[in-house]
Amino acid sequence: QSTSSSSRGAFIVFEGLDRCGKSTQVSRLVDRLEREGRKARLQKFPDRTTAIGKMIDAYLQSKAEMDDHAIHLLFSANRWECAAAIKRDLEQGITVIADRYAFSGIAFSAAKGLPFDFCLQPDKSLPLPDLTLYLTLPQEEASGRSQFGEERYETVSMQQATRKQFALVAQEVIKIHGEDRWIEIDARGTIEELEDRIKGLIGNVTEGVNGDIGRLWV
Ligand code: Z5A
Ligand code: MG
Repeated sequence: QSTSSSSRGAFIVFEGLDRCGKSTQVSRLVDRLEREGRKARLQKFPDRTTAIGKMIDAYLQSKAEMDDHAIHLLFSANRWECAAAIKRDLEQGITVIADRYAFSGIAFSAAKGLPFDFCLQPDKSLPLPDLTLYLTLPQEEASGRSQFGEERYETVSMQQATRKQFALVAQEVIKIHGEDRWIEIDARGTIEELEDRIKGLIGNVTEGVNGDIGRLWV
């Protein structure tokens, strides 16, 4: 349901370090919107189902090795292959909720030592999220959650380095796109408490937004 004929769906991104509860909250939000009679779609990144996604999946599970630059570009290519569908859905009034996006791409690759600017370039001009919710959780709590440590990057030192890069990514978003597009959320507490906190913070953006879809980093 759109509030006016000119409004389009909102593009909302969930970001954060490992195990902070992104996937749990994204699916709850999509379910709630559907219960309320709105059209919403979940978009997971990486999307491991595509041909590129399968290469990424093998890399994350340490079944394949890859040069750091090459895997970075594959993560970005994986977003580009989904970009047209995201735009189409937004234009049709569907709220698109993404579980990670380009911000993870930069933070994780820069944490490995790739230059920040190199990490940012391939995603330039992708659909710009209307709102990014950055969930934060102390490392001790994240490490204690199930399945932490199963995939590449799931080490405490890598998570600490990535946390620092996420802070730089936030600064960049705020500098280029304004402070109202990036909201940091304390992800501690129960699943239901966090769900309520998120509901309060996103407000009425899920009722549709006016204006063209922006371009990331432009
Ligand atoms: N990556 C990259 O390098 N470049 C890129 O461009 C992109 C990604 C897009 C895989 O991502 C890796 O890819 C990731 C970044 C890198 N590497 N790392 N680290 P992924 O998104 O596929 O990762 P995942 O396997 O889905 O895990 P996750 O996203 O880190 O977890 P989460 O979605 O934030 O958490 P969750 O699945 O909702 O919850 C984790 C567990 O905690 C689960 O058992 C829940 O039931 C439990 N949980 C959830 N909420 C709570 C609360 N509130 N209390 C207690 N327990 C909870
Ligand atoms: Mg997840």
